[in-house]
Amino acid sequence: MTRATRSRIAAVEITPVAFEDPPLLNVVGVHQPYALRAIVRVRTDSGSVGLGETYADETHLARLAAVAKAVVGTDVFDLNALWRATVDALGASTGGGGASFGGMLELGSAVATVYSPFEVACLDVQGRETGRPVSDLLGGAVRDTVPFSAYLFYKWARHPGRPDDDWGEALTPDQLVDQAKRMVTAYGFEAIKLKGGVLPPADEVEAMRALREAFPDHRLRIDPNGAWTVDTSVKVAAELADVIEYLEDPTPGIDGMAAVARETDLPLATNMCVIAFEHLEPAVRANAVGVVLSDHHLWGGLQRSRLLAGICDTFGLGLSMHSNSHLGISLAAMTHLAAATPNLTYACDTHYPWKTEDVVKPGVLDFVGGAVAVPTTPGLGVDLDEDALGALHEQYLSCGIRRREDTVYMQSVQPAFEPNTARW
Ligand code: GKR
Ligand code: MG
Repeated sequence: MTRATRSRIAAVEITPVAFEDPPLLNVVGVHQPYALRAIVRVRTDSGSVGLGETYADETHLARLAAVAKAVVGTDVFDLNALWRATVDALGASTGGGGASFGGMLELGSAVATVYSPFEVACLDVQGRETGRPVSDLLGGAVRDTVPFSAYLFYKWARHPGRPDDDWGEALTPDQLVDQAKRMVTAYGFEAIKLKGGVLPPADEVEAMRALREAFPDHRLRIDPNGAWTVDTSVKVAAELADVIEYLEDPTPGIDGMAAVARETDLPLATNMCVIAFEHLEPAVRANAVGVVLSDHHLWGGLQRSRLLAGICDTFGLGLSMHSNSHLGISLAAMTHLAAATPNLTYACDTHYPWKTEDVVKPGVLDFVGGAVAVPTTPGLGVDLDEDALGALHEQYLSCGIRRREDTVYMQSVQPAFEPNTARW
C-alpha cells in the first residue's frame, strides 16, 4: 500500500483584526470599543487553506509570527511535529503572559495558546482534504446541535463620547431581565449566565432572583471572576443554592475555591484556577472544583481539549466551555469540539451575540433553540469573507488598540477604579 501524498504547510498568514465591542462591565473594568483577534491562514503546497482564530495582543502576535515561520514544511496531518515546531520556535522566551485577558487571568501555557490556532487550521485542512467535518476528526459528533448559553453583562448605555448602542444600559435587575429576554427571544437560549463581580454581591443575588422569576425553567449561572472573599462566596452559594446550576469562580485560587466547596453542595466551576494541565492535579486533590470550563484557545487546541475532557471524565468533574469576545472561526471550532465531546453536557458560553461584525461568510453558524447546528461540510465548515477580513484589519490598524486593557479603559472614565479580586 502506498502512503498518501503529504500536504505540507507552504505559508502562514496572520492577520490582526478589530471588531466593535459594547461597553461590557466586569471585575477588572470595561470592554474597550474594539476587541482584537488574530486570523490565522495556513496554506499548503497542495493548494488548501485552513483557518484558525486566536488572541491578538502584541506579544502574542510576535509569538504567532515566530511559529508561522517555523512550521513551514510541516505535514498538516503531523500534529506532533506541529507541537514540536511550536515549542522549538518559542524556546525559553515563553514564561507566560502575552495573551492578555484584561488582567483577569494569568496565562496558563504560552506554548499551548500559541499552538492552538495552528492546530485548528491544520485540522481544517485535514477535513477539507479528506472531505470530513472537523468533528469527525475529533472522534465523531455525538450531537447534531451544540447548546450555548445567553451571556448577560452589566453594561453602560454607550462608550464615552458615542451614541447609545443598540442594547442600552443594564445596571439594574429589570434591565438585565430585559437583556435576557432579548437574547432568549432572538437566539432561543435555554441557559443564562450573568457576568458578575461588578456590583455588590447582594445586588447580583437580587439580579439572579429576578432572572429566576422571569425564566423559571432556564438553567442559570453567575460568574464574578473571583470578586468575592471565601465568606461572601459561601453566603452567596447558600442564597442561590436553589437558583443556579453552578457557581463560577466566586473567589480566587484553588485554596479559596476549595474552602468554598467545603461549605456548599453547589458545584463550583472555573476558568480561572484551572487553566492548564498542571492545575488539574492540585485542584482534584483539594476538591476545589466540580466543573472545568474548557477553552481550546487556552488549552492547546481541539485535540488537547479532548484530552482535558478525558481527564475530567476520569475524576468525575463536569465540563463546560469558556468564551472571550470572538468571531465565527472560533465559534465553528467550539461547535465541532463540543459536538465531539460526549461529557461536555453544559451549554457552552459564547460572546457571539455581542458582536456585529465577522470575518466569515454568514449563514452557517445560526442559533436555533439556543444551539448551533454542527457543520457537516468538510473542515470547520466556514469560509472567510476576504472583504470583511480586509475591513476589520483596516479597523485594527486605525483603532489604536493593541492589547485588551479593561482596567486602563475604565480608569479613563473613573480614575479611582481599582481592579480588585476578593474585593467583597
Ligand atoms: O468578556 O469580560 C469578559 C469576560 O469576563 C471574559 O473575559 C472572561 O474570561 O467570560 C470569561 C469568564 O468566564 O471568566
Ligand atoms: Mg468565567
